[in-house]
Amino acid sequence: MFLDYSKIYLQAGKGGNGCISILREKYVEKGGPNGGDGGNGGSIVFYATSKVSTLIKFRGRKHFKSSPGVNGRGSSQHGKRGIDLRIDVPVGTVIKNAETGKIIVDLDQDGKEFIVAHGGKGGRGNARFAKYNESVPLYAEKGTAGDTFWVELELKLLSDAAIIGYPNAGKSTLISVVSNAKPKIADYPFTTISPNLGVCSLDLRRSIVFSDIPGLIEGASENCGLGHRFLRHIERSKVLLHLVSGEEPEKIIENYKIIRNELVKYSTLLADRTEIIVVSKADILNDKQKDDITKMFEKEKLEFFFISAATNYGIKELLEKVWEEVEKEKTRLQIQKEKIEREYIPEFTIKLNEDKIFNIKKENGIYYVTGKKISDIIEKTSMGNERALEKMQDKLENIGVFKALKEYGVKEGDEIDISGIRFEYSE
Ligand SMILES: Nc1nc2c(ncn2[C@@H]2O[C@H](COP(=O)(O)OP(=O)(O)OP(=O)(O)O)[C@@H](O)[C@H]2O)c(=O)[nH]1
Ligand SMILES: [Mg+2]
Repeated sequence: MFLDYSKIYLQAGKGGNGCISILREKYVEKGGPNGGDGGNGGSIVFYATSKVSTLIKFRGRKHFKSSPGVNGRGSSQHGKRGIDLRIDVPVGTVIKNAETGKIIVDLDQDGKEFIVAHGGKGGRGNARFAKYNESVPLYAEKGTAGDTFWVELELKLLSDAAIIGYPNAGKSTLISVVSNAKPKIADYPFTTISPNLGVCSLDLRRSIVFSDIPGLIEGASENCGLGHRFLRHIERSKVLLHLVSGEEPEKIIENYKIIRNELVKYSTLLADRTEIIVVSKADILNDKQKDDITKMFEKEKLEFFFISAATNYGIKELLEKVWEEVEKEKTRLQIQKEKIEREYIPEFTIKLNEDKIFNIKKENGIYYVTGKKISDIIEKTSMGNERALEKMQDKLENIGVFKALKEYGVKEGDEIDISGIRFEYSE
């Protein structure tokens, strides 16, 4: 079975804790701090490879974990970093955050890799906090948690031209004639249940990648038939080859419009894609029927091609047209890409406003302080350790949390929630 969608849970390794340790040696009266750092947690990396062609391995397994970093130890021994987990996926896999729906990465090239879930940071051991005017520091950082979230994997085929149309229109027959693909062909609908890819060589220099998409029917955009699953693949093809069977000559325009309508309903992007209309099985049409069909398309002001995969009629002309349109689309995409690159303003030129480092809001009498920096500080603090708590307060003070809370109207005894940890506010 061809699997083109999966939802999995990623859990990157936690960072190891920093260690609190004091050098104790005979004859050395006052030992120094020698707690080592915790190792960073292992990350989860996705790797696109043409050696894998489906997402089938994710059918049984849903949870993926990388190993945690090892805690630091005394004698300044740093903990080992956790081992990264590499997950191989087919080229064309798009990874999305399942909760927000935001695309994390589009693994559209063979060999492309991306860290999707980062391992937590190892905490620093107390050896790092020694200062000349301080006695032995009795605090160390805890390792932070690794990224954990659900992701959606979607495989979208990368082809130059997608062959679409009603079941039985002759799509698989066409791809088998023009390319190296050897799909199943039969005289019943829905013979093809998963897309086939095939490479067509026009000559030594020119080749086109075709995909043969399972039959679409009315309601496909609302998930009828094999529906959405396969409309998704079409999205990434540069050109659509819309096959309408010559078997119902009088209903040609009607049949064409039904599928056309599904594309429009599915997405405007798809509706705008270059479409080459093809009337298939021309060998069974007599001259009168062909004339009628030509007139019908003329009336609609639509260009089209007659072909017969059985006799090869019209195939060469069609392939030249597909090549021309694919090239046009590639040029258009290249210009678009260059334009985006020209207009791109790198993020670091945007000055971070001090107020934006954290947010404060009041709800049901509680003041909530949130923000990435805040959660980092909280996560790194060992809550049971008084010195660590003091350090945390200093850090919050330094970035202006207490000043901002006061301005916001916080009073003695009010409850504040700093990134999930509750405190009673006291001057
Ligand atoms: N006479 C004639 N028959 C054809 C031609 N092309 C395909 N057929 C026949 O049409 C039937 C359907 O062909 P397929 O290629 O399986 O059609 P499909 O569009 O892939 O169908 P699904 O996979 O079910 O969506 C088969 O019996 C083919 O032999 C052609 O050019 N001429
Ligand atoms: Mg087929």
